Amino acid sequence: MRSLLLSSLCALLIALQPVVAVWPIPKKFKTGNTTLFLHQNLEIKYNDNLTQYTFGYEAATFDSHDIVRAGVSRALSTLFGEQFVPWMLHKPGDKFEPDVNGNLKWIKMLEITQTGKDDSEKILKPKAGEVDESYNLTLSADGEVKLTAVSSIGVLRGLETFIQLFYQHSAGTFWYTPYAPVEIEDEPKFDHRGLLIDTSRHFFPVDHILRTIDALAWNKMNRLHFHVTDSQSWPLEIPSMPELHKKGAHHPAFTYSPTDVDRIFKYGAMRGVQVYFEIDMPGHIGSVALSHPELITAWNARPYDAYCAQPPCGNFKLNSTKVDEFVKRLFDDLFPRISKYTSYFHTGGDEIKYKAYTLDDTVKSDKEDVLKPLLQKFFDKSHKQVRDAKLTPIVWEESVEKYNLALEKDVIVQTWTGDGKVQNVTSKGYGVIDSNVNYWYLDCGRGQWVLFDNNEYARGWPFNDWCGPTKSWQRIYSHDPRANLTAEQAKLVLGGEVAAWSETIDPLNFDPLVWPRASAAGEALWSGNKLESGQNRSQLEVAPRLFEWRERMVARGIRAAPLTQLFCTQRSP
Ligand code: CP6
Repeated sequence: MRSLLLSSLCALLIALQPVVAVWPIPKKFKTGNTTLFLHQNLEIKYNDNLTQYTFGYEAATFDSHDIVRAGVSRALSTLFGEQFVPWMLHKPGDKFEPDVNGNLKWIKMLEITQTGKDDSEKILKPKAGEVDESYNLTLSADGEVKLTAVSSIGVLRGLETFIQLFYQHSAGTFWYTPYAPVEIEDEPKFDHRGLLIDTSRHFFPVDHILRTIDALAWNKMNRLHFHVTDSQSWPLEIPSMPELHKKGAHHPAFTYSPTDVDRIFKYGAMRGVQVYFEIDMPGHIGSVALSHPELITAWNARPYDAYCAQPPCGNFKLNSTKVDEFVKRLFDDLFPRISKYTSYFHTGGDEIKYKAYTLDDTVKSDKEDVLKPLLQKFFDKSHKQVRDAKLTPIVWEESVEKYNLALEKDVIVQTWTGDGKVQNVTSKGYGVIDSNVNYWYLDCGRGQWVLFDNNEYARGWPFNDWCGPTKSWQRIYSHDPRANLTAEQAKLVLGGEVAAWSETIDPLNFDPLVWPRASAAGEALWSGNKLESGQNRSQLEVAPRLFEWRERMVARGIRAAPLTQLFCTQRSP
């Protein structure tokens, strides 16, 4: 009897709550039950007179109008298909005339108003809080749509929500929403909502990265952390040092040229997804030994686990002017090309094993009192160059947590080794990006097997089972980077990133490992994983929306994994 009661209660709750499949869920969201139809021949009005300014980059110039108009074009193409070209269909002065069926209620106009003036210095590369991503969206019962936002990026966020209100009609050529009238007010909880990709362990072609940026933007995620190099390969072309990729890439075709880099960074900026590079130093840099062996200590040293976190080992020598010169040349080449599209540069600093420096002829010690001042100098020098290029340094947690370096307070610290670390780092006064390994590492549970002739794998592998098993979307969703913080500490949490470390990920299995689990973190970061009251969001509300969001991502070309059996999405229990 009791279980009958309970199960009918579940069914009742599900039945009472229509699945309004918007992901992530807006802050304020009121819906009705009038059905409105949307046709390709929709009038679009732009009230963005305030916002005109022009970016001028070499031959190409673009402005806020371009960001918004390209966004409208993408949004409607997503609904209507790639053949949809609004500027061919809509000439100024055209009147909307529904010609399909007089009995249906049609949406007449999409009116877009941008109320603020975009800051040309910040709109493409905002630091946390520098761009207003909020928007209001109303859809009246008689078919007027009004989208209002302060910035062009806010308009993009609102357009994405707008198209998620619609379903394709079985007749094929038109779309409808059963939810009118709609009133939405929306803004993000966290300013930094990202994904880490790793192109050193496996290479990912440019097109793969661009489609991943699209998927991030659909999820209202706004950062792509591009961990581009590591000890396993160097795919990044540095024109003044071509030997780096020629010797360091996995394959001559597996490189990112300056044109590729420009394309990726600009593609992100136009979609409100800021891309930033990490060149992880002074550990995780072994692939430089392939072209510059004199700069690297402990290259491929054995047993690897004494000298580094995973093979092959390789650290920058810590007391070498040649290393200083190398880093300067590298940054002088790279920074001028990326700083127009990004505000950040990640200098790494994780997983250094002191023993590597017993093999360093410029150091010959593993003593902390010898190494700490050298590490401090290394970071001070590289961060000075980062700042000189008007970029903000980001580092991994260990630099301030484990090596106790004194870094300036403009440095952002990315925490990862687990619970309590956000408290520690914020209480030291640093801004934090949280990638807690216990929740947000998407690669966890994917054991790797590296075979050595002496069975050395038994000492450390399979490596990523360390943080296994694979995390469920519910576990990922349950993480709040601001949990258990004082109000003052909480202010320093800029947001978080899910990480797709790619030892066992390549373009073939990337989509199903990343999506829709990254979407779970996306909603936790945009909407918060709790209600205003502080209560957790109900799985009965969240799960059906996420199931449907997965189907939508699949329809848009992302091979997102299923989250439940079909039975559960089609019938009530
Ligand atoms: N590579 C680099 C990695 C990891 C880190 N840095 C990593 C460590 C532990 C796990 C997963 C990934 N593969 N450069 C740590 C930030 Cl479980």
